[in-house]
Amino acid sequence: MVQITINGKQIEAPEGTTVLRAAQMAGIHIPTLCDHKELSPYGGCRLCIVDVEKWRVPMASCTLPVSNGMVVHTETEEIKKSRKFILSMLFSERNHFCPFCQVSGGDCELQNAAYEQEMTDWSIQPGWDNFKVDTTHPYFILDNNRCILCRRCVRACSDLVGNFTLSVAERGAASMIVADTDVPLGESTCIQCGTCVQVCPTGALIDRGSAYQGHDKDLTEIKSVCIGCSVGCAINILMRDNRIVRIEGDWEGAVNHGLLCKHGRYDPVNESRKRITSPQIRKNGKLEPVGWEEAFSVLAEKLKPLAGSQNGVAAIASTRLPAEALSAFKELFAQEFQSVLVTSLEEGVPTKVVTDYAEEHGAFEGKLDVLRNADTVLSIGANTNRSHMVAGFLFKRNLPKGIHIIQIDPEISDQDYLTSVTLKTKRGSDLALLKGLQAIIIKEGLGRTPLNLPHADSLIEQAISATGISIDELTYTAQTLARSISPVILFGKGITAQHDKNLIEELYRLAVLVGAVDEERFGLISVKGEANSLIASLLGLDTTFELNGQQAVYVAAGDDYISKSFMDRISKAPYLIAQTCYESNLTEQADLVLPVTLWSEQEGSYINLDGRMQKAQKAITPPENVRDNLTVLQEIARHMHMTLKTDWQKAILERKSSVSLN
Ligand SMILES: Nc1nc2c(c(=O)[nH]1)N[C@H]1C(S)=C(S)[C@@H](COP(=O)(O)OP(=O)(O)OC[C@H]3O[C@@H](n4cnc5c(=O)[nH]c(N)nc54)[C@H](O)[C@@H]3O)O[C@H]1N2
Ligand SMILES: Nc1nc2c(c(=O)[nH]1)N[C@H]1C(S)=C(S)[C@@H](COP(=O)(O)OP(=O)(O)OC[C@H]3O[C@@H](n4cnc5c(=O)[nH]c(N)nc54)[C@H](O)[C@@H]3O)O[C@H]1N2
Ligand code: SF4
Ligand code: SF4
Ligand code: SF4
Ligand code: FES
Ligand SMILES: [Mo]
Repeated sequence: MVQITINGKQIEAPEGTTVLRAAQMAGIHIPTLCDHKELSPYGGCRLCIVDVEKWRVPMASCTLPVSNGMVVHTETEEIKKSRKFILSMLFSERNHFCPFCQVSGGDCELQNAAYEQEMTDWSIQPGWDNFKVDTTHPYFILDNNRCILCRRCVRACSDLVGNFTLSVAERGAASMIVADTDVPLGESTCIQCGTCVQVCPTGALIDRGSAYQGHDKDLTEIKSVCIGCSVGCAINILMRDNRIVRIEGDWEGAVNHGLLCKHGRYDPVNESRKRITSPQIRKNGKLEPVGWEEAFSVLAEKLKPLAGSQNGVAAIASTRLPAEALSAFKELFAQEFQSVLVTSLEEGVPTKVVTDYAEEHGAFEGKLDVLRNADTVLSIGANTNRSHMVAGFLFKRNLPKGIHIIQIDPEISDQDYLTSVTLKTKRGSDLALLKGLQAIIIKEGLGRTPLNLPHADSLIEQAISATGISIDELTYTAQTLARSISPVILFGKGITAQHDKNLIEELYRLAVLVGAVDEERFGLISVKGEANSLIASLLGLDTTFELNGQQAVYVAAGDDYISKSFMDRISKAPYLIAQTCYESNLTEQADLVLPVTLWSEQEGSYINLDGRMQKAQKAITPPENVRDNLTVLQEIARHMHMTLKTDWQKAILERKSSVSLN
């Protein structure tokens, strides 16, 4: 600990802390612009200058480490004057005529800083050059005229997101934020995560979707969870008049620390499907709106004869539904109706094999955090460039620090340039590959424990012929992995869809062999698909859906999409019930439609891919005639004279989870 004095106040701060952070911890405010608590210090704007006794010039507190006995003053007349001068320079450099700016009036940190420093005017002639406005991006606009070159966006894109799209071209006053080699943003390598917009302090990066819809102070903020995938990022839903204006990443989020991907930030506000606002029953071939009581009675009449018969009704639910609804769904159809075909739309593809493996071996997977400090990530059959993007950010950001990313995938990805090894293996050759890699490691004596493997050479031969990868590449891959200090193996649907427990066993062995998994580290993780895929699997809703003469099919789709191929599979069902939010190919065929709440209109529990239990909050009041997913299931039970006593937390304990739950 280091002792320092700020504005006469004695402060203890850990070594390596900056003066700015020490002051903030002690409740002392220092104005800042380029600083952001999730970004590495840059020291560009100089607004955070402070006076340090015995030092000749004012220092930027955001880059100044504390040292013992330091005496700091943050509000001397000299400092205040300098800050005004710094702000004057910033205001004069480009077009900062606030009244004409989208973020003016509270949402601009530059303007706010000026008010705080009690500026009423600035004496420097403003610059009149017109800089480029880039409007090519689908989700935001970059207006270089409002840019103060704080580089928060550049640092966010590289240090947090690991996408390295943004940089600064030219030098000094000519400096300009550019994408890639100065191409339009819309044509750049940008993956549309929007993190740069979230950190921009001025009106230089403006969100298209929420622009000119009022200031942040007019919006209500609700903390919730993204259910776009199984990462489970924490979000702030900003809303007004019962409408989502914008979604932001929650900086306090335990999983994502403020980051979101395109699917979390933009997809929900760009929803274009047509909502269903009343129950409907097919009459003379056409769906007609009816009241809830009529819908429930017709449904109960239809389902009564099917109760107790194993092949009476088949039921399938979306893994986007909250735990409470999934558990009630299971209880209603599997226990009360005693149906044998009760599962989820994912049919356990991303989860079943890992849960099956866990049933025998106990929890074997680690937590996402292990990715942050990985020096090698072997990603096999998982595409974090497309799915679970925020999980990908956690390690791609370490590319400048020399992380090795090994991608094993039969398909070409547009982000292969970020990987250090890309093995384009033949589909389904993973078992031979995993055995071959282990054989090479053992043969070269690179394993954590010395082992003897009698058939090493033949395993290596088999790997070469099965994968189509050369011995040199395989050896390089094996060596890279085995020589790492903190390797992590990440796998996804490319592996789990093969439904082969041996694959999981070999992944686990490889992980132990290279030290990815030992007593302290759990560097083996599977990505799981949708928001509640893990819960669905723990509830046993993870089997293949194959109709066997069932008289009715109940689809609890919620706000999920239903593919055409799935509809083809159920088209023969004599009676189809849809519990859903939107008009779709499902409702086109349904005989009865029950309109339900979507993700933002209901409260519910989710367990993400690394076992973290999270609660999503209700943000929006649903349309009048729309009911909660859980309520609908309970109502059906009531009309059938059944009672649901679901305790989902207890229900999921019947199976062992592949990852410890917390
Ligand atoms: N943007 C976006 N994100 C999503 C989804 C989405 O639709 N869009 N869907 C969500 C859902 S429901 C799921 S289940 C997850 C899926 O997320 P992931 O588990 O990451 O699955 P995919 O994105 O399909 O990537 C699987 C990769 O495995 C590769 N692969 C195919 N066959 C083989 C093989 O035999 N061996 C190996 N080694 N690789 C193979 C494929 O080429 C593909 O690149 O993503 C979730 N996240
Ligand atoms: N054999 C086999 N079966 C599987 C799987 C497998 O890998 N192999 N995977 C399982 C898994 S993990 C899942 S999640 C399920 C579901 O997987 P699929 O049945 O493949 O369904 P999805 O691809 O999720 O999406 C359904 C349809 O909705 C539309 N759609 C999806 N997202 C959007 C969107 O954002 N905008 C628009 N306009 N349309 C969209 C697409 O047209 C898509 O055809 O299948 C499961 N079943
Ligand atoms: S949206 Fe994301 S990927 Fe695109 S430039 Fe901004 S931070 Fe980089
Ligand atoms: S665009 Fe915004 S975040 Fe990026 S340098 Fe300019 S002012 Fe800073
Ligand atoms: S990574 Fe998944 S949970 Fe996170 S923002 Fe994207 S879709 Fe949502
Ligand atoms: S906040 Fe310290 S220099 Fe910008
Ligand atoms: Mo999925």
